[in-house]
Amino acid sequence: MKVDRKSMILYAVTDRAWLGDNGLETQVEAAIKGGCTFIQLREKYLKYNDFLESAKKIKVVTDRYQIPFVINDNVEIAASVDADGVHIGQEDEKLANARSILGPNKIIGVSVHNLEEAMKAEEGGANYIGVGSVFSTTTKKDIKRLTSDTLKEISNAVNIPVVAIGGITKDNILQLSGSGVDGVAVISALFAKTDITEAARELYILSNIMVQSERNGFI
Ligand code: 3NM
Repeated sequence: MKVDRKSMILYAVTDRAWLGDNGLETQVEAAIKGGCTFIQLREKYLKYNDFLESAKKIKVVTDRYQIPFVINDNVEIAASVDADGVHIGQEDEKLANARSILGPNKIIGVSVHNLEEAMKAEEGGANYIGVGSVFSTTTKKDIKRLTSDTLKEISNAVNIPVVAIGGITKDNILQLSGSGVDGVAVISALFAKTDITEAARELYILSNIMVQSERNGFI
């Protein structure tokens, strides 16, 4: 599975904080039915074997719908389940290490927070970058809020796809219009909702409008 700009439109990052009676794979399927274009499995607290089992179950769903699937921060699990790739943070050796383990054809996404990190990620062979935090959020601690200028600078500087992350909801997404990003990555705006499919539908429509818009309304 290749990453392209269109696959960034509605990028879903999982979080089992709002898991009900069904598994995460059920929530992921609901998100995909509403239009999600990319899935990242993010598990900060699971033991290795549970993480692996969860990854296997989600891959069945993403394979069925032909949606790119990456694992947050765990190259071993990505390789074991033959996921489409990994999403990693800022440690330099991680990008090189992930590429050497996964090979040239897998997707590697990198989280960046400023222009320097963005350019380094592209030079280091990242296939896309996640840029945040564009709004304030309580989903992740110790985030750094970006200015609209930095977001624009980053979008203009790199040639790989750019997805914005952090506090994005249906109420503020259009403020990203004109920022040059290729889409939005969301956690709570999908997975904290009772009707995940409906939430995805709304965000998908709005993200398309945002990406196509020439307006400069961010912040
Ligand atoms: N990374 P929500 S913000 C996982 O700024 C993550 O790099 C961020 O969750 C960054 O959509 C964030 O619920 C949390 O705000 C995004």
